[in-house]
Amino acid sequence: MKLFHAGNSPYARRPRIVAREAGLMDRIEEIDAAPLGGSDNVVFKHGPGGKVPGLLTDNGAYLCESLIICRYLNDMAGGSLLPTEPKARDEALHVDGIASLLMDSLFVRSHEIRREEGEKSPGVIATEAARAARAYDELESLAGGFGDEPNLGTITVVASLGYADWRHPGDEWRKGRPLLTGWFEKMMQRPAMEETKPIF
Ligand SMILES: N[C@@H](CCC(=O)N[C@@H](CS)C(=O)NCC(=O)O)C(=O)O
Repeated sequence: MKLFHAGNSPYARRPRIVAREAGLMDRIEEIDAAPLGGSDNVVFKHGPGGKVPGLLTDNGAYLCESLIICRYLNDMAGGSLLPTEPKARDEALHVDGIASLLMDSLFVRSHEIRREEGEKSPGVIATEAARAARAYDELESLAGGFGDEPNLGTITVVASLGYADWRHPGDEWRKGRPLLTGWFEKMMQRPAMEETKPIF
């Protein structure tokens, strides 16, 4: 399998962590597709999106969208990153949803902030900042149940908070959120998280 990623992409970090935690790295070649955007980028050879992550499977199918790729990799590895017990599974998916919407919100705001003056929307920036604050609070309320072993949901939490540290340090997501902070610091000691963290 070939996994296309780029730089500090939080979306690409998700399956990169999953591949490591699921023990799949001996079956995956990681390809850095940076810089993104140009119409001659390698990712356009495989589909219309031109985004990372992308996964070229051993059957020749090209999968896009981080959520789909993570689910696929987890299935390849026998499903070890999603609990089988129904309540725990629902909780992991609940966390994955909150962390995914946080990632989308942080990403949108980061792009909005970097637009030219006159093209920026203060309304969008404020709306997304408020959404992210609510998501951080929700994750703090859930963090006591995250545990020491990552799953698909908590992997998305790590990728989103790592992106917040890079693009939105002013959010100070740790402030007043001790459970989330302590859990995140523990997660960052795992090689899968350390090897894929944003560099800035
Ligand atoms: N919904 C997509 C989002 C992927 C995405 O937006 N990736 C960014 C990098 S973080 C990208 O490839 N941007 C290149 C572009 O927009 O041309 C997913 O979950 O995979």
